[in-house]
Formats: sequence, structure tokens, C-alpha cells
Amino acid sequence: MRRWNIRLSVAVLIAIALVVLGSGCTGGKAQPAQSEPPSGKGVVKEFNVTAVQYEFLPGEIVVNKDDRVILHIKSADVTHGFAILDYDISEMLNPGEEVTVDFVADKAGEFTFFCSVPCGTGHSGMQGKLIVNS
Ligand SMILES: [Cu+2]
Repeated sequence: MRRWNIRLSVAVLIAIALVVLGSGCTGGKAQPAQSEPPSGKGVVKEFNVTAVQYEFLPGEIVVNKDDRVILHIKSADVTHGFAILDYDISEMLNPGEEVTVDFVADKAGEFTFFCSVPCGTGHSGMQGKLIVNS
């Protein structure tokens, strides 16, 4: 009788352990938020960027390859856009709203970022440079 009880408790403990381990596994997989890009091997670089007719301030953003780049972008006047084709980034910047762009700079080189929303006579020249050093 006593022996049966011990076996039963061992079986119950094993069952509990399996349930806990099992849920732990699925929980772990479900954890990473989908909106978060995988963090790069480099450091996090954050910049505040202002779009204003007809330029971006700063006009040059310099990071190292594999840095995680976080840009907080705002328009100071009219509606502008912010696009970097090579990084598949295209955002609309409504006045008074801050847009956050978050990506890993996994390609080295010089990339033009530009206004993608017609904003006036100087629109076509409204651009800056993202420099990713290898
Ligand atoms: Cu524009």
C-alpha cells in the first residue's frame, strides 16, 4: 500500500514536471514581440530627426554595421515622408506626430534617405545620408 503511494506520487510529480516544462517551452517561443526586429550584434544608436522644408536635421546619420538604429522622426512644418529604399523603410510624417523607425543596420555603405511625400518646391532635394561603416 505504502509502496503504491510512493509510485503514485512519483508519477504525479513527473506529470507535473512535464506540464511545467512543456508550457515553459511554448511560452519561450511566444515571447519575442513581433514588432521588435532582432537586435544586432552592435550597440543601440538613437537619433532624433527633424524634417522641415526642405531638409532633414541631422542630414547625416553615422552608425556601424549591425548596430540597432532607432530614429525618432518628427516634422516641424508640413507633412513629409521618410524613406530609405535599401532598408525597406517608408514612413509618413504628419506634423506634430513622432514616428519611430527601428532597424538593424545589417548592410554597410551609404544610403540616401529622402522625403517621399510632395511637400513643396524644394521637395526633390530633400534628402540626407545614412552612413553604415563596416
Ligand atoms: Cu517632400
